[in-house]
Amino acid sequence: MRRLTPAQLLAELDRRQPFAPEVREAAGAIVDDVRRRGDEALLEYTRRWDAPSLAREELLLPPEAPARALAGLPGALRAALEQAAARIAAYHRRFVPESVAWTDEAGNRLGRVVRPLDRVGLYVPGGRAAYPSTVLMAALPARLAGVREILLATPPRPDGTVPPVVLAAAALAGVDRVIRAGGAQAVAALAYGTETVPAVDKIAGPGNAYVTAAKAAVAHRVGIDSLAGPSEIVVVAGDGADPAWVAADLLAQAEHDPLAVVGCLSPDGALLEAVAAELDRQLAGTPRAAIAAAALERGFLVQTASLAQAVELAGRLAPEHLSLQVRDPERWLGQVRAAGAVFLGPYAPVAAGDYAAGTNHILPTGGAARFQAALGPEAFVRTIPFFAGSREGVRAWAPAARTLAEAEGLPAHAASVALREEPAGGGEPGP
Ligand code: HSO
Ligand code: ZN
Repeated sequence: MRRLTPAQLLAELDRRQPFAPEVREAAGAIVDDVRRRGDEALLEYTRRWDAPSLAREELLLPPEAPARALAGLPGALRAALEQAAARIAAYHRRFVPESVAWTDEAGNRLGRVVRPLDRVGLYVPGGRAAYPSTVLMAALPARLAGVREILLATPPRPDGTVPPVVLAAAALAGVDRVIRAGGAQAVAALAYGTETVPAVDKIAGPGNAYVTAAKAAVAHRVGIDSLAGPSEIVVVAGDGADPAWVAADLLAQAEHDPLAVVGCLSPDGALLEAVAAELDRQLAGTPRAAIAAAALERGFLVQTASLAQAVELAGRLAPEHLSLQVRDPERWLGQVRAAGAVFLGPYAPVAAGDYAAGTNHILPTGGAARFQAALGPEAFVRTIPFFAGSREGVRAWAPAARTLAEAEGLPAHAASVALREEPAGGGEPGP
């Protein structure tokens, strides 16, 4: 871990980028190719990088495969998935947007109706990892929002299969179809549609740099969620924080990725050194030591002038995960300007939120928490404003509208308003 000053940390994190220019170009070329050649290109890339002998008919998994995988899952694993799913659903159910309508004081009706997206595509990374938890985090909010058709794209393993635990999670979360494709090619297929993959309204879910670059490339055509970079954790450690627990939480995110961003801020220099010593000790015992060590080497320990400065600095970084291991953490929550998600106190390790606390783990990274939210049901609806004027209600809006239209030099606008102010012949207005 590097010892940085607050100023050095801020300067460094200002330069974060979700993907390099070469990656953008490569992903853009793949997207264009799939848009032009459809299934043929999708299959070519999938065979080249994932499953060499996948057949075109195998791009879509048989509809009964997820349910079968769920039935065959070991009992303890199934129970864990079910428990996690229940907590995630209970959390997100509270945030399903609802239509709102009211009558103003002049008698006009106003409001906003909510409509679920028709079809969405969820991306779940594969490769050496299998992330059933990510299936739950993406699909449950979509289901709760009322999305009619949920597709899931994930890269197949070399033998063409998708890990049964991923399929089981898909069955539990109500995924309708699973597509055996990943990378930029899967994103392109979901955005433009191919012979076998129907085009979707929105693509959500984390992926590698190519997936992320591809999402950015199709953003004019479909909705996308945040552009995900490597995992991040910032721990603010105060009085009474246990260095071993802090180190364990840092290590947990460090094992995701050599590029994971991990750091600890504290006014207590001795505590920071104790965290560093614990990291060395715990790293020695972890199977993913090589990945974690690379992340920790680029990680940071920052001594601040006060706890307040640590919390302020953390909020400016807007990290994916912010852990407040301080006394009375809920009071400090009020001082956090931005973060993907906040974990309060010693009994809220970030790994709780990764799996089963109930909050979502698909979170903005790279400082995007300044302007983007965790994935939730809100991400899977469209909201449509409406206005229903009444004859009486015209007085509340028409004089202002007419005057502004005249000021903007748009007389046809003004005339259309004036008609409502004095209906012709003084009789009943038109339809
Ligand atoms: N910490 C990751 C999510 C995850 N962790 C999935 C374990 N599995 C998000 O940054
Ligand atoms: Zn994690």
